[in-house]
Amino acid sequence: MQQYTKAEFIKLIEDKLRRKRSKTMEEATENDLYFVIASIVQDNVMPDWLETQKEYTKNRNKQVYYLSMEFLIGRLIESNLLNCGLLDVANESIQEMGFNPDKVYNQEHDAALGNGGLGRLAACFLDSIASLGYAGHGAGIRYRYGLFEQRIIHGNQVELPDYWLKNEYPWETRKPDESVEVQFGGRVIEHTRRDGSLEIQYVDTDKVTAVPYDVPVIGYQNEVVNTLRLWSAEISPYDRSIHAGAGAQYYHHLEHVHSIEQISGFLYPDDSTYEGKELRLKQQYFLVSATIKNIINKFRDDHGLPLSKLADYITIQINDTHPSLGVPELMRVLMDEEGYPWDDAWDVTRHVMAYTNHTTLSEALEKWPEDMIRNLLPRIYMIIHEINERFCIGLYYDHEELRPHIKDMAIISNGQIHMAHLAIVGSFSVNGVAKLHTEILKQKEMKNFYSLYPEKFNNKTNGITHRRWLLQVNPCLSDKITDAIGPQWIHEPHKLISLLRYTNDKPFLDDMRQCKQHSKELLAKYIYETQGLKVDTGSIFDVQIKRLHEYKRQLMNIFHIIYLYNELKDNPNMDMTPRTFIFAAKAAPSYHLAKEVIKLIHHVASVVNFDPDIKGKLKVVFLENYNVSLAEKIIPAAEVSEQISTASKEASGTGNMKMMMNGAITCGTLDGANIEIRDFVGDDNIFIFGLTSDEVHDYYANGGYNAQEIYHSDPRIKRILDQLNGGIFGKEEIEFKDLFYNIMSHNDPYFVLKDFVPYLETHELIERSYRHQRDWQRMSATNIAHSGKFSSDRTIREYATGIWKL
Ligand code: 26Q
Repeated sequence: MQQYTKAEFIKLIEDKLRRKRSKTMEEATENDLYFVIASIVQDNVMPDWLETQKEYTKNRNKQVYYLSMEFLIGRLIESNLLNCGLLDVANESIQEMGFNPDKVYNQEHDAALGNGGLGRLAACFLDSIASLGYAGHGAGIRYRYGLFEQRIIHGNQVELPDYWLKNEYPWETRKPDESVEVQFGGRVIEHTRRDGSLEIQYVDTDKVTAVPYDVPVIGYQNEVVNTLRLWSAEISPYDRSIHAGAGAQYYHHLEHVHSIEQISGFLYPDDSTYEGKELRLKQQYFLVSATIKNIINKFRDDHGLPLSKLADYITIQINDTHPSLGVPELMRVLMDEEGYPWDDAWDVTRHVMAYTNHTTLSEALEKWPEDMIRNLLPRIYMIIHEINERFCIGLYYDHEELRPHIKDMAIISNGQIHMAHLAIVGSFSVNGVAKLHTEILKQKEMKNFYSLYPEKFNNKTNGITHRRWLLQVNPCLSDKITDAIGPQWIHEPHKLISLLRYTNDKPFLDDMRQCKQHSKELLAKYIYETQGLKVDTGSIFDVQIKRLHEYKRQLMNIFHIIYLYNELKDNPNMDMTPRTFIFAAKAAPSYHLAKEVIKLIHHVASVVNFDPDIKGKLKVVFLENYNVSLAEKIIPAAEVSEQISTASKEASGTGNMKMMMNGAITCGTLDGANIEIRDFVGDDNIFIFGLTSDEVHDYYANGGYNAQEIYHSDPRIKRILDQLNGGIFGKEEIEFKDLFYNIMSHNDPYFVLKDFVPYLETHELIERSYRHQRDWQRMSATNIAHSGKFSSDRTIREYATGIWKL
């Protein structure tokens, strides 16, 4: 990648401004600068991009395709500049030209082609794959509308469409020549050939053209550029020309065009709950069919080998079950288009596909009605049916011990197709995303499958890219780390462990403290500018930022805040370190209880933040429209990281890793990757409380616990719940009866009351610990030192050696 002096870079900007925007330096806006700089990066990347692909082909590298319905990439300008080694010169040039670099970078629309953890993980993985120089690519959908934009109006979430493509997106390149066709609907006709083999024909199908848009994935200063290929659904050029009818026919045609373009129209906003919408099924098939066609075309061009060798050169990693139709689709292509017999096609398929599970929540397990798949994808249905028949017959005859479980393991049962079963049966690898999660899969949720295929199951604990989540978002801290231990940690993040030597080093701890203070001030400024609210930057910044879900228990957090408020009202002179509680969260638009929690947080904030009795000791902030860019502002400023899910429910979590890496201390349950964080940092450097996963499972097995009893026996808890029920803090018109009854009548399904007292006591401990600033900073440094283990570079190496065999 070419490097420039500041003068050269400014000259480049000037030239581009003139040629692309016909403007002089004096006329340029922030927006002009953004586009011009993005275009300089893109120019710089092109030769490496071509070269990387040529190398992969020449060396006959094995290639990985990370297939995902979501890539939550956020803004790319800064991370691309960073990875190209141009961030410093760009910052200096922008400043010299009299602009603020942040304001220039903010011109990029945050690309929200994902909901949360699963989508952001995919984006971190791409960064690590390229930075480690592996031949791996992303395949996803170019949704015209990303995840909705959240506005809060009178405490209520309102969703606005996210039309992220309204300005040109400078990172994408449309590749119409590489378009492929995807077919839906129609009928299947079977002919028996003279040799007895079967010929399959599809007739009367709807044809959709999948047009790829490629986004470069730039490795960190290593000249590697991989590809994120996003597919867009368009009407085929042929259909466009023949239907130029008149009158009714014309409108019929427009309807048809619209229904095709809808396939890549928008991202479904559900996170961890699945809804059986036909359009979503179309999206899933569209992604897998286009990608598999593309992979096979390229395989043939590159290698000229028979497809029976596919598994030696290709692995398809599927991100949850969402792309699990890849299993029958690959079978279909191998049999119907390439003429392979079933057994050979099956052998290839189950050596190509690998499946990552991200949840054990039953409401999130994907099941599709048989009829829907039969109507929309008749041939795919036939193949799934056959896979299921063979699988069940095999179980019956070859695994007598599993005979009683066949009905629970079947791919098709009760008129539904169980995508996780299809994915497990059709893949050579099944992995969970944290140790506990993988154990739960093996011992509970997928126990029968584990006893059938023990060799398939493995763990790959999630990670995050330390380049974006430390180097880019926290330059102050990054510099101090480099000053202390040298720059090797950037290439080998596990070397952050050398910081352990500095956990008693006063100058280093002072530096760290200063960086945290600086980040808190920047965030406080943002809060003031966006909400007009002044927060005390000497207070503890306590942060919970993630999708809003009952199992994540934002409700328990706000109960704690109500408790503190009640205490302060009773005793206004109570000695307490001031706290600022910061939330950011989107609720799925149809998730009523989650929206009620957002409303409750706002209501509590409106009372607490302006009550003079509180004397500024308590502030509650809800930052609207949580997205990657907002996370980048909040995370460097976090001091307490709330990771308080009901044990066993959070598969891994990745925000926990991001905040730890920026020196926050985790307040968490023994869930997901929190357990591994604790194992590394030790009990003294994390605040753990609450039920264990086993205890939670025991309660469930015995019909739950008695929430009423806790309500009646603990006056602190009763007071809070009565405040919910009876109009909170004296304002009778605002009440939260649904939240109240969910706990009292549905027996508190997520154990909020059960874990509440331990949570409260843990917070008392946190407050006391924060008073000993030296000890706190030592804890903070210890967390940063161990965070290298949670770099996605480590995770990707594990995938590369353990699953992909690169
Ligand atoms: C499925 C079908 C129809 C509509 C929507 C969906 C859907 C979409 C997104 C289902 C689930 C998701 C997202 C799940 C998710 O983000 N899971 C999180 O994955 C992270 C990465 O592994 C983990 O760290 C989190 O613990 C897990 O909750």
